[in-house]
Amino acid sequence: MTIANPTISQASTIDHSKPSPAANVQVTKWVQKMIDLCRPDQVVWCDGSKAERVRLTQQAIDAGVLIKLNEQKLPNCYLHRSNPNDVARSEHLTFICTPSEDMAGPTNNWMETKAGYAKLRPLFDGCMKGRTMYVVPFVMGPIGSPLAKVGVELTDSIYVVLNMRIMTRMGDVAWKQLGESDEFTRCLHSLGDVNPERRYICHFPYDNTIWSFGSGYGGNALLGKKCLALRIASVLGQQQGWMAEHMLLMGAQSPQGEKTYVAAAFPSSCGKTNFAMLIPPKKYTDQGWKITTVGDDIVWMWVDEKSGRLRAINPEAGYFGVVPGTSLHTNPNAMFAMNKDTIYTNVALTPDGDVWWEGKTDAAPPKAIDWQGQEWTPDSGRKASHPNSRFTAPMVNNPALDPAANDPDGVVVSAIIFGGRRSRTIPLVFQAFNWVHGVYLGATMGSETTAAAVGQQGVVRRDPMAMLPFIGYNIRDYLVHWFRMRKKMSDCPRIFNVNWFRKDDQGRYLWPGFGENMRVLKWIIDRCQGRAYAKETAIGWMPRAEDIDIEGLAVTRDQMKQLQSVNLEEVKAEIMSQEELFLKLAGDLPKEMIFQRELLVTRL
Ligand code: GTP
Ligand code: SPV
Ligand code: MN
Repeated sequence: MTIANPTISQASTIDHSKPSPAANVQVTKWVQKMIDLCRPDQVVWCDGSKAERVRLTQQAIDAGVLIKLNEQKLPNCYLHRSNPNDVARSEHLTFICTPSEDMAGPTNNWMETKAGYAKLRPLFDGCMKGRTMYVVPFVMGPIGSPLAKVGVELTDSIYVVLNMRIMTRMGDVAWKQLGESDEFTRCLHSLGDVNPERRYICHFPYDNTIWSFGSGYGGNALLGKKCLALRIASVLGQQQGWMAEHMLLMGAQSPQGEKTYVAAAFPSSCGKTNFAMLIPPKKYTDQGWKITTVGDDIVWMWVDEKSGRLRAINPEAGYFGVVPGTSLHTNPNAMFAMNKDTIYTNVALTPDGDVWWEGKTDAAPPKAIDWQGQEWTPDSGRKASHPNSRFTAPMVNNPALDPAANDPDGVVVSAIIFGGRRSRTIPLVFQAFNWVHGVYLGATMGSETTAAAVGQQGVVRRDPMAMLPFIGYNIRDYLVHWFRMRKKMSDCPRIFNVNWFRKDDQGRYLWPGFGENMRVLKWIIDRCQGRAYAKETAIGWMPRAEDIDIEGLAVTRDQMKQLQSVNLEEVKAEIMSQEELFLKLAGDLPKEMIFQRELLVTRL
């Protein structure tokens, strides 16, 4: 069978096959070039309309890409099963492509720019024969925000299109935001044959280009997310004096009506979505405390020239959240958010067209179809859902969405929290002495690896600012950028460190977590507003046991002391384990890092 290579002007028999009249000539020229490379049978220009969603969803169902779920229980919700070899981000197949290796630095996989294109071009060559190429225009950031960025993703995955329309502001709105400008991120994506041997996620920051081949999953394929909003954006931020960070952004309103916004960087699958959607314990809601979500995964921050304060927006429009562990007990807001208009990926399907995952309910359903499409019963000895199974839900579904979530001017950030998943050593909460010390704490943060990325799980690795897999340039320059940001601010956020995951000798979590994290947040807010007490310790400012409210908790004051205990021998071992990162940076370690380590050692 010979397939004609459709050009933009030829492919007029199919709906939406012509370039959007709103797309500028730079866009249409680039799209035509990519059509010539990938040679799809059809091209579909997406407009973001509801009619388009209905049409594409039906096509995805017909193609077996989506399974419609029970319309009564879960209106407009669908299940997708990804290829079992393609269930998480693949960090070892993710590359920063720059002229020199030094530009990517010691923590990134690197390809020389031309070599990167040369490696991927043969893979993309004709890869869309027999397939449809979707042209997906999107905006990262509230419309009209000076920081908002336009991207155009070309993809042969209808699942990616349907996810992008939830996760971003997708459709004609992007052409309006772009106008006649050439400043859009050129995102090219193909599933290829979904073979890990031919899987590459390549970033070309100096061409504003992303080429991703061979994966249909999450951060590998929804190119607006980790690829654009973190890796490419972090490069722009460094050049232009702002920051792109792997952080949630939440508002906390006190009974007196005072609103404090807090950003928090926790590594993948370490609690951002849950913290961002936190519902305070009853005692606090009765008093009038209210938590609202601006974002659950990524923030862009800049210094407001007038006030000298740090402001932030969430560039995304939806949540791509971890499902296992999510329940009406742990995160009711997330459960509400994914009750409608949601795409589930790699969860189990029950006989009544509902979904299930580990931790959703105490009792497992008597039978189900597991994430790989196999018959499953509770005694089958395997998990029904994949540990990195996800929901994609629009943020407007979140009952606790912050009123400023769409505000182009963003919100003022009063606190920055760093937090890893640490069974041992790291206390529940402490505060950095100042910005420079806080940057040191973030830079040396360790966390046990999770199912969000392919590879060994549960091993402590250094994950500076939870950005190890997402810094699009040399980590040396990234750390310097963090230190320098301080000088732009007249009043900087306070910096904290938390650990919800400390365990006792029996391996049980010492802290109840989830909604109860409000108690820790309350101390953090009170510190920011100059109200709470803290004592000076070797590692930072710490609340005394009585400074954290444990009324109504099963946690005793003794357990609280255990949660907050600092063992100097363990701290020394921690300092030694940071050497791995310091050695990688070798002679390039910013001097603030060295001074902070020396000060810490002298305090021990
Ligand atoms: P990414 O989307 O991968 O960036 O993850 P995330 O940082 O948003 O993590 P998320 O909130 O989805 O939580 C990941 C896992 O940790 C889930 O299984 C949660 O149930 C669990 N978790 C979140 N918060 C807490 C907590 O306070 N305590 C405990 N024990 N578990 C938590
Ligand atoms: C993460 O891994 O940090 C995620 C999921 O938020 S993904 O979109 O796959 O990157
Ligand atoms: Mn994340």
